[in-house]
Amino acid sequence: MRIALIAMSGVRVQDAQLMKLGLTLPGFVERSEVIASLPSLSLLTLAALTPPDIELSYHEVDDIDRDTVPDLGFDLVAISTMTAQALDAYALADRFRASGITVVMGGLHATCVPHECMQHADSVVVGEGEPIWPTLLEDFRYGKLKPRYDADGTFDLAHAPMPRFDLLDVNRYNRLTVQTTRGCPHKCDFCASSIMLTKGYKAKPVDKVIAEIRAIKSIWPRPFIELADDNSFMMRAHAYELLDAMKHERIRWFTECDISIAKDEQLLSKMAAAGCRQVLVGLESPISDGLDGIETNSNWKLAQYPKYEQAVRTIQSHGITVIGCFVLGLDGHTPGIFDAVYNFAARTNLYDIQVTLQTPFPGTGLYRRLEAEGRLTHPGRWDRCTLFDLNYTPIGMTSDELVNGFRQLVSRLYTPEFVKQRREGYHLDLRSARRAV
Ligand code: B12
Ligand code: SF4
Repeated sequence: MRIALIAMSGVRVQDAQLMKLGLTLPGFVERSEVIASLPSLSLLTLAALTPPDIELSYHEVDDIDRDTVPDLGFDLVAISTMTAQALDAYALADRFRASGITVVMGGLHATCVPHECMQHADSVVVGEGEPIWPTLLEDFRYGKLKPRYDADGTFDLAHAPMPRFDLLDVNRYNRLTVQTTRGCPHKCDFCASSIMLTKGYKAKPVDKVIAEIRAIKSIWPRPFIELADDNSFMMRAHAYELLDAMKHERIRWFTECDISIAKDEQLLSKMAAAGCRQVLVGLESPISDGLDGIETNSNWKLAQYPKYEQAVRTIQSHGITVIGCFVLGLDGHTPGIFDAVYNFAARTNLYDIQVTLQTPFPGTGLYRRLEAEGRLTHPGRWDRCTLFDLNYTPIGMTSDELVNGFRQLVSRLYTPEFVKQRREGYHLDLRSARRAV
């Protein structure tokens, strides 16, 4: 039996003006290049759970001819897609099925809109793939494939298999990913991340993470690793143990954390010693308006707001640069928000910034709320779920004000001068922090 694993990878933006603008801005291009090339950890994980008698191949979607169906003798095609490329994934699935090849779809998008995906796939997997994939393959082998499989979100990462990094041509990628945790202790209204897959927050045993890092190093001696976590290090005992072990691996890495890491100097020291170069932190709004109600368990993000500036400085004082993420167009935002983001970045010497438009992804509380309020402007246009293409009606400003203000903000944030100013500021702050120790 032959199975093709197809990753709908790549970065997507519909706004041609924004794209054109971005191409002239080194800071923007730099960030896009970093994220544009990452392989699908989900498919490499499923590959590891595939019986050895099945022949497997891994494909990036861009390598597949969009006008024809590659006749490579596949019996089954497994497609992993996020929302932004779901329409392309449907079209691809339709072509494979028209030529008699069985298609299975999974991932965050399939988890959130399984019924829609079932119109394009023979089988859809809702939730975590690990507990389902072996059964699904067995069913397929015996002609009993079901149209839908549901995972219950309780997969124990102690049973996580070693992803098949060996299937990759590593020369194509500038980073590889390792997942150390899944889920998040918070519950943000707009979050379309792994909280969709698992109800709790769970961590992978340290020895498994280290084994994955070593597997990567065996094919790529000096790798840059991106932790594919939504919120790393929220279980402190696990975090300390992991960081102490990672220190000996001599790798450089990046991850996503929440702002609470700034409270724990010991954690930050361990992160720096273990090779952490950069963290991406969801600050969401540089003003408190807009933060209210975002985190739906306890309004946690609003409570953190007074600590933002000091927290950025504390993290960066450990030599760990921060990518501060801001979501533009939250309900409390008015046109003043664009200057507020710019000024926050200037004041704190944020090394990097990621600005995105608020985006109602299917399956989120935000999507349901905006739908109920009649504010979704492009329902079903999943190709606009890129974080850069407006698909709802904002309330604190007009759509034009939001879109134009966003473009102008991008053009101001990523100019070579402003990038240089922030980075020089970061290095000065770091030197004085080191002198003070
Ligand atoms: C790495 C990454 C990427 C890589 C993805 C490489 C790839 N092909 O997978 C790249 C850089 C290409 C990327 C691109 C984009 N990304 Co991205 N990305 C991530 C990131 C950081 C980690 C994802 C990951 O590896 N998770 C670990 C794996 C193991 O989990 P998983 O993929 O969910 O897979 C599990 C299940 O879903 C399931 N499964 C998944 N696929 C399949 C397939 C089958 C057949 C089966 C059975 C099961 C199954 O089994 C897996 C194991 O349980 C997340 C944020 C985060 N920290 O999680 C954002 C995230 C997934 N990305 C996001 C977004 C918005 C984008 C972009 C739109 C950005 C842009 N403007 O271009 C594009 C998408 C464009 C496109 N091509 O569709 C959103 C997705 C929202 C959504 N629901 O769609 C996230 C959640 C970030 C965020 N917080 O907003 N991204
Ligand atoms: S803190 Fe981040 S990962 Fe956690 S729920 Fe909020 S948006 Fe999602």
